[in-house]
Amino acid sequence: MAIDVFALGKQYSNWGKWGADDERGTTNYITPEKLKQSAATVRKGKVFSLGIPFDANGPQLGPFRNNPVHLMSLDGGDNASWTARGIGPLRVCDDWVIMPLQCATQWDGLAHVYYGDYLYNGVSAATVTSAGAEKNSIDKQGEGIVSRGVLLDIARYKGVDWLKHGELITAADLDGAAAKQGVTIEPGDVVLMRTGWRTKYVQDGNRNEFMGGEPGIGVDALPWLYEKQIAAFASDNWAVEVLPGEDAAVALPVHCVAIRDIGLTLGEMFDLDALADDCAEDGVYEFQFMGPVLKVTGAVGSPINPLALK
Ligand code: UVW
Repeated sequence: MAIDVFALGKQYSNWGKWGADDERGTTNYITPEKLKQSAATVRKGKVFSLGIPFDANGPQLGPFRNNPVHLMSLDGGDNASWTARGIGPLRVCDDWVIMPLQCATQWDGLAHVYYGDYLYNGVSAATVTSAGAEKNSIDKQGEGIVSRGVLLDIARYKGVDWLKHGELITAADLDGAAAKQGVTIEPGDVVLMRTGWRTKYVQDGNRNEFMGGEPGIGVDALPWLYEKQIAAFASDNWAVEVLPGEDAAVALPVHCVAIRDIGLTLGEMFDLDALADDCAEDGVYEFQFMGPVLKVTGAVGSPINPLALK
């Protein structure tokens, strides 16, 4: 299939919708009413951490992206020598983490991907320099991302533990899963799509297979992402979209149009298994979703530990 991201981008564009200076895109769909509605979905007092551990066992293969490196800058050994400093009983442990912001559970911000020299809302690509992104950076999402969350468990919908490498999830699948689960997608929702790809990685620990391709959505889902007016879309795989892609000559077309034209923040490598089990048990697929970004000035993405509150 030949994919023309320029044509798709024109068709599914939110440029100008929230003003010429907007840098937040679809998170603008989260209104005060929406926020209140999301709080009302917390009924049984249960919280799910949707972040994968930030440690050396992550899925990254390097050298482009590595797993987090955690270092202690003050530990018990240092503290022993502090005894001589005469500061009383206080002891301190400090640490550092060195990691790509895109190596584990993360948001892809609106300056993460572009094409044709322009970022979301017509911002020149020249505004992204070694100093960071001047516009559309992830810190501009500092008040979010909190809203009603909806899980679409595509793996359960299809009756499998996980979908296969290269398996396409269509807009009809997204609608089919929602209908089967008895949930409707509403404007301002954060939609979480479970493919089972993370489940597979947890079971077999095979980084090469996890990173070497994945089940995911394709360009057929772009109108769905656009017309549903969702605030953000996240998945348990590493790139949201199907890999290998539908056109070998066009890398990551969903990223291109979703981020640059729709202005949609994408979430990747979410751990959705415990939440999915709970939703299957009680039949409730809506919850309050909380995924605040780290306000790293000028960053194009953010590591997160998103929460689902039921
Ligand atoms: C790219 O960085 C291109 O992909 P991802 O957002 O999936 O990490």
